[in-house]
Amino acid sequence: AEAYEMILFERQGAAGIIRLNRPKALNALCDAMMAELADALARMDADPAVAAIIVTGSEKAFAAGADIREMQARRYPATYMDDFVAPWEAVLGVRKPVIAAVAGFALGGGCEMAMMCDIILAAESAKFGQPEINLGMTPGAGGSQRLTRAIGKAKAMEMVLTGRMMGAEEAERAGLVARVVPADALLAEAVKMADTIGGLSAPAVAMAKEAVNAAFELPLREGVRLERRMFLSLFGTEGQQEGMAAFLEKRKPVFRR
Ligand code: CO8
Repeated sequence: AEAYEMILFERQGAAGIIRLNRPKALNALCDAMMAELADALARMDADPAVAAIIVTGSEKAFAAGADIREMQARRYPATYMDDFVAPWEAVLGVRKPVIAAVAGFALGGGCEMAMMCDIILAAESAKFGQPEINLGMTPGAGGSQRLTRAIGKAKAMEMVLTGRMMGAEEAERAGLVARVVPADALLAEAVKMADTIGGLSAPAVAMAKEAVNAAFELPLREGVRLERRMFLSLFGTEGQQEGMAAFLEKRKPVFRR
């Protein structure tokens, strides 16, 4: 773990915390950082002590986008042949819940990275935007799709076409973030969320994440079918027995991890 140069990696309670750590470049997401992030995500996904993963940045920036210095020299069709965006999608393969704890700038690829996570928790200082248009580009890691699904065409189109940033309050109203918290409470709130998840039945958590994510991929009928199969299969878990018994016995459930 200590071999990483651009991220910090620690555990707190049931949370595996990954901190993007290139402060001088406002956590611009370069290839080396994305490789480290993918590695850390896979390790935490495999670590039985981790119930949920938190991806966070600094007070000033979650991430100010893909590294423009690195991208500047790229040319087509080499870009197509190496598809340097593909490693960014590592976070989509994580089975445990991933919480983006966002303070400061979440721009371009930084906003896209946050939207690939399962839950966005925002500090009051958070600023979201897709400013690629100012570089003669469009979003390239899902921004045009995920932002539109999250906040609707009206605001997404304005943001993608003009590069306007959205503050935390507006982002919450628009449905981009789950909750806004004071900046100094951001990490503690994210850890609390991870600990809450850590106290639940792991198969139920994994299936709940898969079911909600399926809502973005499947037609309603198929999504409901998937949910039904998951719901019915959870009757085969210890978690269901413990959760229902505890309710009826008026005690707190104790789920084994
Ligand atoms: N890439 C590289 N360096 C960056 C980036 C970036 N995205 N953002 C900031 N930096 C660097 C600056 O160059 C500066 O470095 P230096 O001190 O060496 O000059 C340092 O970080 C501090 O930045 P500023 O001096 O600009 O700080 P300010 O507080 O004045 O401004 C801003 C902060 C508004 C965030 C400003 O830095 C900015 O506009 N940054 C660029 C934002 C942007 O355009 N992001 C989108 C990038 S494109 C993208 O993300 C496409 C993703 C598609 C998927 C890609 C897959 C690989």
